[in-house]
Parts: sequence; structure tokens; C-alpha cells
Amino acid sequence: MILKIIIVPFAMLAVVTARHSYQGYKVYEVQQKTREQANFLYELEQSNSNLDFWHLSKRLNDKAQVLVPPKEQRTFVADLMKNGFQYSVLVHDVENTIDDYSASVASRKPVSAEDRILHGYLRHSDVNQYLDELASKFPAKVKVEQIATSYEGRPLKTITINDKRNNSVIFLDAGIHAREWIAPATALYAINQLVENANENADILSNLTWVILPVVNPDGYEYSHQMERFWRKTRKPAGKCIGTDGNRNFDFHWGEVGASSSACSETYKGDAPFSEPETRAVRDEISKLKGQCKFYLSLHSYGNYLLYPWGYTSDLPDTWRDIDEVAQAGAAAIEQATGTKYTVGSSTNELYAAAGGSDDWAFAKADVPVAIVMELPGGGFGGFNPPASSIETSVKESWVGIRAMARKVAQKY
Ligand code: 0X9
Ligand code: ZN
Repeated sequence: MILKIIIVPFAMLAVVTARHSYQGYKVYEVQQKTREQANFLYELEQSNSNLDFWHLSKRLNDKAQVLVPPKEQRTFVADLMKNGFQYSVLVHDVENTIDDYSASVASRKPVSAEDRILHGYLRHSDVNQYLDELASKFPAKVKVEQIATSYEGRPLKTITINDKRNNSVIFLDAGIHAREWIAPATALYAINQLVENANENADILSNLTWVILPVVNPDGYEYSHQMERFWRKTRKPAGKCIGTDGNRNFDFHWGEVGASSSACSETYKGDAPFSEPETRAVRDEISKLKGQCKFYLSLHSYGNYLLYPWGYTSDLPDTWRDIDEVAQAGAAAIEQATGTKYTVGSSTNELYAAAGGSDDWAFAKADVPVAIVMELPGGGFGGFNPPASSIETSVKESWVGIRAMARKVAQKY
């Protein structure tokens, strides 16, 4: 046997970091039966940045879902017991669920673009490549532009479909939160249908222009693929931690409620409003469309909610009925198609108060009359890890809702 000695320079070794392991991490499901218990969980979420609340709402009898690292589990459970909570362990070892996911992607050999979108989570460079392919294949109806560069230097690209003077515009974005992979997947399916299946979508194309940014936070998205599956924030260093919550970084009642000043928190508001190049990109695009943009739809996951302003107060805007009508149309269409139920209402009243969101900003500052956050279905173990095998069902169902909302907007504006 010939022994080969490969000399790897030390500097190269130093930059190779291992993927974050979730070995021993658990997801707890905690039922909040009283207002005191709901408040306790809310306070805990605000005060302990080691606990990652995957789901939390203010509704009584709802169940919170919390990702807890091994070193926090004993205190967390003791706190639950002391406060009379009923809880169960939803995932015993989170690391195992991630391995399951990788297997399902690796075993597929997709062919067409639609097939790739429906059966796997595309990496950011593949997303951009798909947009560029569409631009060269359909130059008359599609325009692809690099609108900004992320902190780590990735191109943020929008696709504009059916650009016509005097059309109302729908601005659709996804992936401001890195780990919510089903959101960019849904945006890609929307793009695929609007461009490559245009005949079937004539009703939402004839008087509408679509501007779609499928991955708002590509640095976080790539980091969640390569290093840390449940990464949420951007990737710009902040104090001794990394990342800002993009959906707390918009300049409208910035930082007033439900947003953290601690850089290590999952809901860090940033060191200033619009401190992140990615949120500035969304701001600048929507601002350019002022007066024309009638519908801002931001895709997130998970929990099956259609949420609208305000996110910073339990008051409702004067025109809330107009937004509610659009959201209800989406929820009704989905329920009719598949039986899946969505909860419709204002962010603060249905979920929790959280200021600095893109929806509140678009509605208040860019005069977009209909601004909605769609929390797509979860799946897999807990909610942020739907297996690749469920993408097709999920995005097709969501597309029914998005279509119905777009039709309603086309009628109203
Ligand atoms: O907290 C968020 O940013 C959204 N939920 S998520 O689980 N995807 O993180 C909800 C945002 C609702 N809108 C505002 N609070 N403005
Ligand atoms: Zn989100």
C-alpha cells in the first residue's frame, strides 16, 4: 500500500467548521391554559435567548412549541412544572429528524424545473439560475434584476412578470427568515406557474404585474442549509453574536414591542432600523412601487395563519375590512380545495405583538392597501422541517390561496 501524505495548510483547516449538531436537543409542546401561563411563556421567550420558540401565540389552549438545547432542559422542565403546565416532548432528538430530511433529498433525481421545485429545496444559486433561465427563455414577459447584494455578497434578484404601465402590482417575498424553507419553495412555485403555466393563470395576469423576491435573506438561507438548520436571522455580526431578525428591522414603531435589544436573541431588532442590506432591499423595491403596489404578500412558516396589520398594537387599522376580505378569500379557497383551515386576523390579535415587521411598514409607510403575512403549513417533526416529499402538496395548496387573494385584489383595485 502506498501511503500518501497530504499536507493541508493550517489556515485551510482553521476555516473548515463543522455543521451545528442538534444531538440531544428536544422540541417540547406546552399547553397554555390560563392567561397567566400564556404571559409566562411570552416573558420566557423574551428573556431567555437559549430557548427557541418555534411557535407561540396568545390564544388560550394553544400549544407552544419550543426547541430546547440539552443544557437548558432541566431548568425549562422545572419552570413548566412549577407553573402547572401540561407538556409533552414532540421531538426527542432533533438531530435525527435532520438526517431523515437529507436522505429524502439525496435519493431523488429530478429533471424539469417544475420537478426540481416540487421535490427539493433549491439552494440560493439554483434559485437565481432558475430566474435567469426564465429571463432568457421568456424575454417578452419576464424581467430579472439584481436589486441588492446581501451582507455576504449574494445577489438579491427579483423577477417581474407581466410588466405593464397602469397595472396594479403585487409584491411577493419569501425567506426573510432563513429556516422557513417552504416559503421560498412556494414563491418559486408561484413564479413557475405565472411564467410557465401562464394560460391557466390569465385571470391573475391580465391586469396585474407581479414582482417576486423569492429569497430575501440568502446568507441566512444558505447558512441554514450548510451549517445550522434552524438559523432564523441574517448573518451580519452584531456585538458578540451574529444576525438580526429581518422582520423586526423595519422602521415603523421599531423595537417597541416583541423585539429584542439583545444581539443574541432570535428576535434581535438590529442596531438601527434598516441596519441590514436585505431589509433595505425590500424597502427600496416597495418604495419604487408606491401608488402602484396594491398587495404585499410576505411568505413565512409555520402555523396556517393569514395575518395583517397591526403587528405592533392590538388596534386595527381603519381599513382592516379591505385586507380581511382578501385574506378570507384565500382561506376559503384553501379550505374548499383541501379542507386545510387557516386562522385569519391581525398579527397582534392572532399571534403576538411584534413591531418592526415588513407588513406593518409596507402598509403604513409605502401606502400598500393590502399587506398580508402568510404563515404556511409546517410539517415533519415540529414545523420548520417539512420533508422534501411534502413540498408538492404544500405549495400546490398554498398556490390556491395565493391565486384567490390575487383575484380578489384584481377585482378591488
Ligand atoms: O414573528 C414573525 O416575524 C412572524 N412569525 S414567524 O414564525 N414566521 O417568525 C409573524 C409576523 C407577523 N407580522 C408582524 N408582527 N408585523
Ligand atoms: Zn417567519
